[in-house]
Amino acid sequence: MTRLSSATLASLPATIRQPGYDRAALTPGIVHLGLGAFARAHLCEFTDDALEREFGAWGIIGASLQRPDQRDRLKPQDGLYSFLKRAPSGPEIRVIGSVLDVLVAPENPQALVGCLAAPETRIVSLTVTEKGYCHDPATGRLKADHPDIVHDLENPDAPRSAIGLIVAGLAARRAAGLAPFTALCCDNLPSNGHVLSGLVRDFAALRDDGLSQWIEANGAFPSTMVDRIVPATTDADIAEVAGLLGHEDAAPVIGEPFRQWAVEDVFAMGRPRWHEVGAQMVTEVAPFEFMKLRLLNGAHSSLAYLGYLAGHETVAAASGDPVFARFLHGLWSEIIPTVPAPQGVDLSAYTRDLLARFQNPAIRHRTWQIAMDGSQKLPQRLLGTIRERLKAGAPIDHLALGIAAWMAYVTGLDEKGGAIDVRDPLAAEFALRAKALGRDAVALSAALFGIAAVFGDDLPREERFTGLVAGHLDNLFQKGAKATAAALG
Ligand code: CS2
Repeated sequence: MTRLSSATLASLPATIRQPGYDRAALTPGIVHLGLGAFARAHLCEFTDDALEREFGAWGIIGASLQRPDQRDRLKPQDGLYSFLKRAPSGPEIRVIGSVLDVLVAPENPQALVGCLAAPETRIVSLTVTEKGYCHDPATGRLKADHPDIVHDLENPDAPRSAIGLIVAGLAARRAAGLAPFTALCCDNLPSNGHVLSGLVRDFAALRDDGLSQWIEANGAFPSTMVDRIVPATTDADIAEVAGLLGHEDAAPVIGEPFRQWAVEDVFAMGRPRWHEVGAQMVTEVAPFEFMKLRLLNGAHSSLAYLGYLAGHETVAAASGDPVFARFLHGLWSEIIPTVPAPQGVDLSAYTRDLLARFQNPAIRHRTWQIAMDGSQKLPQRLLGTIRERLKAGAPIDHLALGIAAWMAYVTGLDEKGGAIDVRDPLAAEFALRAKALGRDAVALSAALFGIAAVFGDDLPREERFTGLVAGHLDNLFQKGAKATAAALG
């Protein structure tokens, strides 16, 4: 079977949507750090649509910050890949053309910095996951002792972190008399533009105060809320795509039909016409962010831990279990009062739609995938909500069960005594505590509450919260996730 590429585009079945613009004439304007599946199913699709609407110099150069595999898959395909949208009613496939090239940062960091500093680069977007920001998740501040930050301060011209790369690119632009690019954070962090700007300026100040002031005066860091459920691509997906294309594609992405993008419209050097293809350009992203991080991601994480413990492999299976569907309703009723609804949005309808998205039988989103990196996710997904509910004296039973399920999960033992592959920057710390304290729910929860990067200094002192979590954790150990959730009513 021949490979998808510019040369084979013409031989694709006529039913398959292809880039509707002159791709040979496309030149770069965006550098994207962290070209994983999510970006290719979101930013790159929005950009592909915008290029069809109005052609311009907005091609994307992707950069992988760790491994070469994405480049190795995409290069032979001239950056082309297919996007398989899985609706409950059946799949739909298209080929995306907005990615022009992929660089691998560790192979040649100078080449990537050169690309960031190039005059035609007007936007540098990022999806590097929560832990890619080298910050303290509880406070949002730069971890100056993070090994990648220490490395980048010692090697400012050959950085390896996203923050170090952005600052190197901005420093080179300043030296060349160019304006800064817009840095566009597309990760699930609260006030993500604001957080990124703080981290970039903190890092720049460690190099040169003048640089930090120049960035503060001239830089642009729009906040964004990004949404689309994108499970990891499997071998079965690759085989299905080959059948549909009649060509081999080593790098397809899979996603649900729904997509949303709310973007603060503050760009330093222009942007594609994303607003004409469904992006919402807004002055205040915060209400969208609260809605999405708390209602979608908060529920996703809680369900991932509970569902995994109960033996559900996917979100569709876990949310299709009536006990966990009821749990989600209870959880959402605790979260909704803390979320200011974006204009024109009915939050009950939003959660109804969320349940349908979670239950989409065509999407196999593994609970294990979402369970990853909980230490970096819980603060913005669940703990902010819990703080507000505690202050209001409002019930938090369901929210506390989400946290207890995370604690049970990070012990590394499932309900049948099998090992859990816990992926988290703090996995070794969890394992130490679990080894020392076993299934003593009070002692173990107290030890985990002591991780200030997750819980801050305040939550361990909130006895209503710690008591509820310890009680739930004990029930999880004694009765299991399903019975514990069922008992919440
Ligand atoms: C998920 C998100 O992996 C996770 O933690 O909660 O990736 C989620 O699917 C997206 O944010 C949906 O937009």
